[in-house]
Amino acid sequence: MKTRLWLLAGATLAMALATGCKPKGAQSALSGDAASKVYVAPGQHDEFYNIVSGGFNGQMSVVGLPSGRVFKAILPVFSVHPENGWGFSEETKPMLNTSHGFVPWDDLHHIAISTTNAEHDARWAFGNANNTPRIARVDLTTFKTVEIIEIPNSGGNHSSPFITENTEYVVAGTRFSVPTGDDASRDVPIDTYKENFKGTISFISVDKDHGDMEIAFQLEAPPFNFDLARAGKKKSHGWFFFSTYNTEMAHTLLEVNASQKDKDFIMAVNWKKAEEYIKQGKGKKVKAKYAHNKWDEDTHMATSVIKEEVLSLNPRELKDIIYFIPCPKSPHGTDTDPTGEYIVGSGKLAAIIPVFSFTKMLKAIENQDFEGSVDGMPVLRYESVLHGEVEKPGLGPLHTEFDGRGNAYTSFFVSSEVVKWNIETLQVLDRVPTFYSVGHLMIPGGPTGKPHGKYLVAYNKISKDRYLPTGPELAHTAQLYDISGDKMQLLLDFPTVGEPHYAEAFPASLIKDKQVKFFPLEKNKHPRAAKGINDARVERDGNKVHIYMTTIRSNFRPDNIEGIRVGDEVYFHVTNLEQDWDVPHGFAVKGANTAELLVMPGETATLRWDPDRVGVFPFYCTDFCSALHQEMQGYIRVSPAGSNVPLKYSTGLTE
Ligand code: K7E
Ligand code: CUA
Repeated sequence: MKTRLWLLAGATLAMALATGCKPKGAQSALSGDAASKVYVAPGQHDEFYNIVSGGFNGQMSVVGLPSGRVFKAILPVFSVHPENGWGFSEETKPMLNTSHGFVPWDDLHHIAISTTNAEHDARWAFGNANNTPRIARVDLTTFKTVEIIEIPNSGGNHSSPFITENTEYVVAGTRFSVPTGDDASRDVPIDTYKENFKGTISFISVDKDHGDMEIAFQLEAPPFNFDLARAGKKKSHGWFFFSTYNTEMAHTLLEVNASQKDKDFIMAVNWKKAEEYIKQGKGKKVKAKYAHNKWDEDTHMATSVIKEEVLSLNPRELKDIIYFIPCPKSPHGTDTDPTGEYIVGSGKLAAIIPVFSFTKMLKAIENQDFEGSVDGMPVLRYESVLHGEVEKPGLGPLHTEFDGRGNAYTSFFVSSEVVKWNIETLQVLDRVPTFYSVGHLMIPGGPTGKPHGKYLVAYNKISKDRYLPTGPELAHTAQLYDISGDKMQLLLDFPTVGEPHYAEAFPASLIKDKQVKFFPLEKNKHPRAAKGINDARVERDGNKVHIYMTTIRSNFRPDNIEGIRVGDEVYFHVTNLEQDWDVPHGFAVKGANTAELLVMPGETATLRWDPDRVGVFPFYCTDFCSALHQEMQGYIRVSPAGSNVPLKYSTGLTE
């Protein structure tokens, strides 16, 4: 009987976990001035840029706050994007290269905006690839992905790309532990998980002037699942905190088997200590194959280099790098407050929210106040590190953000609400429903030492009845709350792109006057650029044909091309000669097994076309660039293989 009751209770909880509960008052009353608070008049600008992860679309999107207006639905990162040729043009293909070859998709969960002294400087936005582990860096003057580095010895890069307070490092913790090493060490039975599987945490250094990333070192870790992370800041600068689950080390039916223990851990990493060991030569180079891809703004091309080794540190032998803080129960988010003193754990199955104190943690370490060890690494005593617990906060806590006024805001997936509480007193101050099943929260500057505690956005997993329905798949949804007063106030619902997980927002003033408007032609170092109409030409090299083409309102040069044969590889190298903001030209040719090009002013981009039949094929500009845009077109003639039609090209009267 007892067992049956437990099973019933388990089933109810499982159902609630799977679907979330629908909160009451779904048509909650908005106060009269909500509309005016989000209204940005025509011609006016939003106060904040919000960079939003696209989840399973592998991209980012760019949204204005408070309006919720979308400026860039897709900022391509890990997935190909036919709209502008990302991953289709010859220049961008190397960006998506990995040790597995070309990978056209990924799953991007988290955004990290670069910081200096724990405040947003908004030079770069980092994103993680969850499936084929990678970290990307987006330049926020061009809103373009300029670097992607693959993370070896990782089975899923979820605990990423969180950063340290001066962007010294961006981290990558493996979600799935996997066997690593040579072929023989990786070809092992799955049920030898405990013996053969490993966790790794990678610290990727970021060049402080140019942003270039390198894998500085990897820490070997026990075969747990690493879920999320946050750096210490200010007083806790030098430390990093990672949430772990499946400390049961199960390899099957984790839903049950990884929920056995009362507490998992937050893993505290002293990365300054790790740096000392490296200086002392205690790191060990290990074989690891990974791709490192960079975009060059002068050549307008990417290069991909395969690297072969990483520096590995073993914290079982190198003492004082890793300490474990017990945390109930399958924690998801771990978040550090703006002062760096408090570390908030969010156990998905826990009835309380534990808040840990950094000062108490240091003291516990000093006093060797341990309750056990994992692989020789100390487990600190829960009570000794605990600042306190928030009682009865809600069901299914996931993530916490901060307003800079001493308050924390935690999302509750199961009870579908945001709960505001005081970090010092641990008193719950307010709660509001979300529609529905909220994941991450976002306060502009929330993860930094300087939050702008005016708005909060809840990124919800389920929208159900909030919008006009669109068949079986519904838009995910965001909700904007005013948090400037004592009580949170819902202002706006807006549908999102892809499935947002985390997002970060920062004041628009940080970057809006630094935007690149066009690329100067004189700096264009693309080896196949045509920098003026007199450079336009066609050259044959065996079966490869290179077309050096220019665009300017409103023509292509050349626009008539003959002497191409079936079996040729034709490369259209299109240079946009415009030197003005907001004048891209597009290029598309019939039958291309790829996408269009969208060429920015001053840029050169290349589309490969393999003509498979005889005929005359049109090409045209896809971007409505001028009154005579519809005249911006041309023809290319394809003759049979072996034909001796001479190579010829022209543009109206100008040849
Ligand atoms: Cu909570 Cu992948 Cu950060 Cu989604 S994760 S919600
Ligand atoms: Cu160029 Cu339309």
